[in-house]
Amino acid sequence: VDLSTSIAGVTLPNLLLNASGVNCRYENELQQLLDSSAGSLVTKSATLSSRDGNPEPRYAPLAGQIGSINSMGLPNQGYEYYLEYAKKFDYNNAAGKPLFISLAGMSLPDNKAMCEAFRDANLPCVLEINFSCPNLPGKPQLGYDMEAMEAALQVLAPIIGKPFGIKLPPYFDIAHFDQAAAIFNKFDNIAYVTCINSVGNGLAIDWESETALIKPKDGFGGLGGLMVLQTSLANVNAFYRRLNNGKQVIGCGGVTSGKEAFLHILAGASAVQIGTQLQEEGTGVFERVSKELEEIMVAKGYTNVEEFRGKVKTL
Ligand code: RRO
Repeated sequence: VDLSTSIAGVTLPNLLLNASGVNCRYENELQQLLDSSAGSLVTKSATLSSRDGNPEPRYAPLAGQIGSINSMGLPNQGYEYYLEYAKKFDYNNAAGKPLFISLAGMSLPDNKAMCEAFRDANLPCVLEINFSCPNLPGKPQLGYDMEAMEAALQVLAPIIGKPFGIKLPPYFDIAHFDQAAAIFNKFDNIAYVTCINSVGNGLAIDWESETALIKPKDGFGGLGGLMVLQTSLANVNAFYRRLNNGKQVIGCGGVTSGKEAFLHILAGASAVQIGTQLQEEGTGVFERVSKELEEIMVAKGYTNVEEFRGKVKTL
């Protein structure tokens, strides 16, 4: 069976990749992704200058393998590190893996400067602009401010020029799906949206010690993993139904096995990212989930993902 896919003008030999943020801050981690069965890799969201992020502990798995909470606070090496990596990257690598670069400027001028630098470098990597970090004290998620998001896209889309993607927060209201999709449909070179970033500002508490699991923001942090699967699937499908002109959706959220990857594709995903499960299991997750997805496809008689992408049945 064939797990390949095309997004934003690049081909992935396998539609699984990491979720931005997990195992992708440093070159050695990016190399582990290249050495794995993942079909591509996306870098940690970059800011103009490097950041240490929030105080530790700032990530915790949740009991019962239901997911994770994080308030990393955008620790990253600064965009020049990832730009240098993108310059060195072997775009003709034997596995045929393309490179995605995530950018999360702290302001529109910062995003503008980073997009200009990548445009000037004229590289075949794909930009994924993160409009949805939930963990910066005092900074609301841009994805929840429709006017500010449209204004940002009006500046950034022409600078980027070529096809690019946006990392979105989860939406929970049909009106918000409608409003966000209507904005994205105005921009020809938005090639895809990634749904979803973590479900912002949950609070995980250990009942025995009566203490929050993570330190930043009084314990508040973004939720990921199996507990967000249905929210992810809804966001994937909502945008799959609303986006025009070949715009695609990358699914992210709640993938622990081939079964959830299959569900993301049924909901409309063209590629599927793995975050919490990658953090917990390591890069071997890609071989396991690929195999499980292939087994499901064989059992159902599918030979490629186009045969069932977006074909979820409704009652
Ligand atoms: O670094 C983070 O705290 C972080 C980011 Br930028 C993001 O987009 N999503 C997330 O769950 N954590």
